Amino acid sequence: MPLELPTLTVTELMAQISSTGQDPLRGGYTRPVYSPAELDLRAWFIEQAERRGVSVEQDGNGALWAWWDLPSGDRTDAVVTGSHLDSVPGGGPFDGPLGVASALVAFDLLRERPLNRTRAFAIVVFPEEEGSRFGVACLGSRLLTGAIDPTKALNLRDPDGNTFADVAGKNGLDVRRIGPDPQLLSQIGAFVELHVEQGLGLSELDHPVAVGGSILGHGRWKLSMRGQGNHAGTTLMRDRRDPMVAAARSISAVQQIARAQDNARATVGRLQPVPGGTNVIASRVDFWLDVRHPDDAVTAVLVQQIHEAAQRIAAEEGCGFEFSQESLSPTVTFDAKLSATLGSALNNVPVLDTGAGHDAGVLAGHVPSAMVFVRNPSGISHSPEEYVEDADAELGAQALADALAALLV
Ligand code: HGY
Ligand code: MN
Ligand code: MN
Repeated sequence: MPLELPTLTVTELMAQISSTGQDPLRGGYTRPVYSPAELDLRAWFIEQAERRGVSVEQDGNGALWAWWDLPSGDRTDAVVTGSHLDSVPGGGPFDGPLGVASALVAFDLLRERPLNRTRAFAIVVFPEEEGSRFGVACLGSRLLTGAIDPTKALNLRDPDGNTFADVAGKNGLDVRRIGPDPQLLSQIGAFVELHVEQGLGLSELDHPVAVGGSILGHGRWKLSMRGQGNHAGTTLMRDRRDPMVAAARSISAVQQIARAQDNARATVGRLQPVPGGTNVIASRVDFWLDVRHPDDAVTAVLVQQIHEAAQRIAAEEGCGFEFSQESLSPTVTFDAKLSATLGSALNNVPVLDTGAGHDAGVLAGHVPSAMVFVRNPSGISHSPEEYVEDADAELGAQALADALAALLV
């Protein structure tokens, strides 16, 4: 069906949302799920899909699905692509939105080809991929696949204390429907996610596009140090039980433990003192740990070592200590047959493993899933310096269209 509209490039589509959710304090973009910025991006996606003559359905967990149905309406074994629109705080413009914009352009390119398609096609936008608001990454795809208990999900709280149930309800979801959707999941015959590379692999290989190989196992843990809140000026050093000191020593221990283990990555990127005053000794400090390693057993050992070190430090500093797991994802290898199909459709581009989690990684445990990565000359992500050249963005969308075309016939 020839397009009535001029097809936009990926760069032109990305330019349409380039002012949405800009963060003047951190730089980059802050687009937490169900924030005004992310809601604007959802509206943008719906408008783009409807301009292409497809309606958008929202599933019970808040994911948006733009279906290009067969004349028969049969959605069995559908080919699905897409990504996310939410961001980390102060994130780059491409992490998530590049996959959505490229999916829209690939859709345009597919419809300009003489395609005897035999499968339905959909573009999906998953909510809360970053877990920046409610703390669990890939919340939308985890709910769809049953990878998280719906009750646990509904009770997740954002930093202001709002539950996911309340926020989802306020945004039109029926909280009774939140949870696994086996019928929808069974319709997915193949899922392919395009994403900006979050590293320098393609730059070093001097190639614009790669197929995904695997995703590093990763998890998130919350640590809390509890001490005695007090006055910064009237409390002698010997009389203190300062949770900020216990947290700082623990974070230093995280680095030492992770540095001692080859290929380990351990990060504390978020720390919240209570009450958080300059002239106040904190009463409590919460901080979050992200640990990743290709071998899940090594991740478990690292976390155990960090747990023990923090426990010892808490005792030495006279502080109470709590430690809890918030999420854990095993190392995932993408579907070999699907990745091979992509590889041959893309003239055997490189295969790259990634240390970043994605919805494709969650779906990989349930349906054939694969990824396409687009070169990022900065190699930086989760930061305003994340970057994709315009020409590579277009090559990525063309590669995605070639990959999808190979699957749709
Ligand atoms: O944390 C991650 O790896 C992903 O960006 N959510
Ligand atoms: Mn992402
Ligand atoms: Mn990300």
